[in-house]
Amino acid sequence: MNESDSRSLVEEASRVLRENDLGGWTKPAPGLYPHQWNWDSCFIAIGLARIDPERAATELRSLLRGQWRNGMVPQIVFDPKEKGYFPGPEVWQCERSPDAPTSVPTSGITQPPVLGTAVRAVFDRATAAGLRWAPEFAEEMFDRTLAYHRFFYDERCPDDDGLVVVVHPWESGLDNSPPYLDAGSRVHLAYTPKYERLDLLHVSAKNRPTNKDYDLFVYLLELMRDDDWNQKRYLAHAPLQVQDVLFNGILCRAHRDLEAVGAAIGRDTRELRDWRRQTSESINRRLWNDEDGTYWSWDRVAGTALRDDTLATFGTLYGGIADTPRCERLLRRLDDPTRFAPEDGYPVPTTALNSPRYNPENYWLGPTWIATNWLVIQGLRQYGQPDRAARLLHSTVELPKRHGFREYFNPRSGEGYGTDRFSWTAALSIDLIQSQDEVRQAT
Ligand code: 9WN
Repeated sequence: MNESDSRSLVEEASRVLRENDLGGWTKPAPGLYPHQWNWDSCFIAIGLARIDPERAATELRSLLRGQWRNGMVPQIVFDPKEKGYFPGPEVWQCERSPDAPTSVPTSGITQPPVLGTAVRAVFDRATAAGLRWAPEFAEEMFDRTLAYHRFFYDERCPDDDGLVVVVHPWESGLDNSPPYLDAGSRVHLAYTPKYERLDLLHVSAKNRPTNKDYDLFVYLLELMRDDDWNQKRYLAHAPLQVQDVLFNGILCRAHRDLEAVGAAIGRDTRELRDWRRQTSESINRRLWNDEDGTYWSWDRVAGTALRDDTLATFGTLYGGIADTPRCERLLRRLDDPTRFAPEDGYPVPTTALNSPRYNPENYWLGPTWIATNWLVIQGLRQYGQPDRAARLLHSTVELPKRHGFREYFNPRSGEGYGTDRFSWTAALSIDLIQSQDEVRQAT
């Protein structure tokens, strides 16, 4: 992409973010997603940090309006005026928990913890720009994010080994990804929940999770709600518990980024380092399969590995978890045209091309997403693979350039699906383009 293409893509991406800006926070998309989502806002802040650090800081502060007393940062912070999304606050009923905030309605689960990484991105950009509020922002965010990380170790590590469990597919961020369909197929639904989907008013059913998937999503929501969102009580019988390699990898990366922020403002970061080491060690010990040459998430209820080939394994590059021999085996997987490198296409498919569940048009069953590519690119850079990172970056930003700021894309043709004017596609395109300029200037 030449300089003028890059410039106009950044301009258009900035326009998308302005359109979806609701004052202090950004909705992921018009129509389909009218509230504030956790990891979306973090990705949005990472992009905004490049063009408007002040607004990026506001994005994270507004997300933390929803933080629970137990430290959890929820998946969704609702806009009480908006009625167009299912399930809304009246379904979650989080007021049943004494830990839920009273000032704003939220959902009762979390999402991949990108927050620490977003805090670092905003802090670093604000510092580089000489903005006076940077240290104050870091002080405030350090404590809140530390409390979020502590939530995982206090409430979500049932084996006490630093492996965090995800209890709802929506928490994983990759809702209908094959490991969740597998673990979900073993959940016995004692009844069929009654509800009305609203997502299909905006997006074709062939691009979205099935009704059966939604039955599981809503059933699990209602089951956890019956325990008044009490984590310990629910975990004692939760029928879906996944020790997810991507989620835990993201947490390790966030620990490291928060450690950097803490160090810059003279805070004690030992706890973060210990958590990071423990989680990373457990991922290597419990989730690596040497025969298959990959990491698999673990179904803690069934006591079995979830051997569905998805991009989740590359979360160990992003999280700095794999050692050199394991990294090499993962790179071979990434370069394999039968798995993650579609010839003349647009890697990285979220589900491997040769997986029996692969579907290039459906949500997390195959399409390429900008956020997951962003994670892989960071991982490649970290493992000394600048050329691979640059190639992947190039094909990634071609997607919005050719097909618009769509939610996800066909890994072979590039065709866009889901909603249009999707905020994280825009925000991370800005980050990718500008980060590549930095790499170029440095060499
Ligand atoms: C449920 C907002 C969110 C993303 C998720 C993505 C999708 C929601 C939905 O949209 O999930 O959280 O209604 O389908 O899977 O990763 O955060 O963009």
